[in-house]
Amino acid sequence: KKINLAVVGATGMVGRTFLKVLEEKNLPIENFYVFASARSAGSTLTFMGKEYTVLELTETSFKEHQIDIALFSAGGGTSLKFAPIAAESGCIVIDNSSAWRMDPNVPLVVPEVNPEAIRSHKGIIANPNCSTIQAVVALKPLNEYYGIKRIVYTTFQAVSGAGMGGWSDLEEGLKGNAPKKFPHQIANNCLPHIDVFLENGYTKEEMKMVEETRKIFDNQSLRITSTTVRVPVFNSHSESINVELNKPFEINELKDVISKGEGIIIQDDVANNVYPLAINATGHDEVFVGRIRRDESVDNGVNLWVVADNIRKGAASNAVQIAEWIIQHMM
Ligand code: A2P
Ligand code: 11C
Repeated sequence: KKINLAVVGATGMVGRTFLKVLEEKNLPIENFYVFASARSAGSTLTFMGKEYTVLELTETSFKEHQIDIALFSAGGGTSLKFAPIAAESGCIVIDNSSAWRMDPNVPLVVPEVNPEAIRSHKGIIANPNCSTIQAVVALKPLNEYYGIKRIVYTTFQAVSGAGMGGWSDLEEGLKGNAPKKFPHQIANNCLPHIDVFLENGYTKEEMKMVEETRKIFDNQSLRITSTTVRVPVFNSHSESINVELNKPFEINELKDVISKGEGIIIQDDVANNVYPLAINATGHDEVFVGRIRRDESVDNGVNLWVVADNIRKGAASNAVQIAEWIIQHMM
């Protein structure tokens, strides 16, 4: 069956990448639609060599065009309002915002980790936060083989994660201009502050990593703590992940277990200065893992350095993989 596919928020940072990733895949698309707000309605975007006019998203868009699958990346407010309207008209929404992720009726999916969760969807499927996606891809083989007891996340996140505004703050900041998106200059700086601060002193980004990891691994008792930092890198998030496992391990066997994980590429040859780097991960859909070494301060601990393209695997590519899975298994 051929499907009618829509991208909502098509003019944004993730939206444009949706188009690029879809061009690389071969989904059975009958009709293709691009939606954004009234601000950019009427402009055009090129997809598979053809020009598409950007349409303003309205309450009737999904019914009118009989959309089967919609990829949303137009902010939480747009998703909160329009995802239920789309689902009501029979459309399956794959939502990149944080609006629906923790709703118990909404599966939170990374296809390499918990694809079967898709089956229980009621019209909305959530794409996790970018920093969570790359972490759980890297951790999945360890969780399966040894069991995970505790995780300490420390992230080094690119400005593209904050959309066009974040990108421009770094570009302009490097020329000496004041920031508009971030509360401080990001050029030549590190901001231990992503998203808003919560009452417990953590940022929302930090708590997303904690809660989303627990939901994806279906383990509410998993002990996790997180520090998330914005760094002056245009694209690809890097993460230091400290993990305590339930079982003892032999380090070479553990490396082998990780290397067999789906969607993972090991880059770990320190004798030759080989380890994952943001500039090398950009443009790829795999999660790169290196600096794999025993944490000698605890029993059964290991440290990893994990890098991925936050706009591709952390957002657009993950959502498109979910769409592919639905088409292959549920249509
Ligand atoms: P627009 O171009 O009309 O502003 P980013 O996070 O990279 O800035 O992208 C946000 C995306 O979400 C853009 O495509 C933007 O469209 C879209 N968007 C914002 N508000 C709405 C809305 N109310 N309805 C549909 N799309 C929206
Ligand atoms: C960042 N992780 O890098 C954020 C962006 O919940 O989808 C993604 C926010 C989200 O700024």
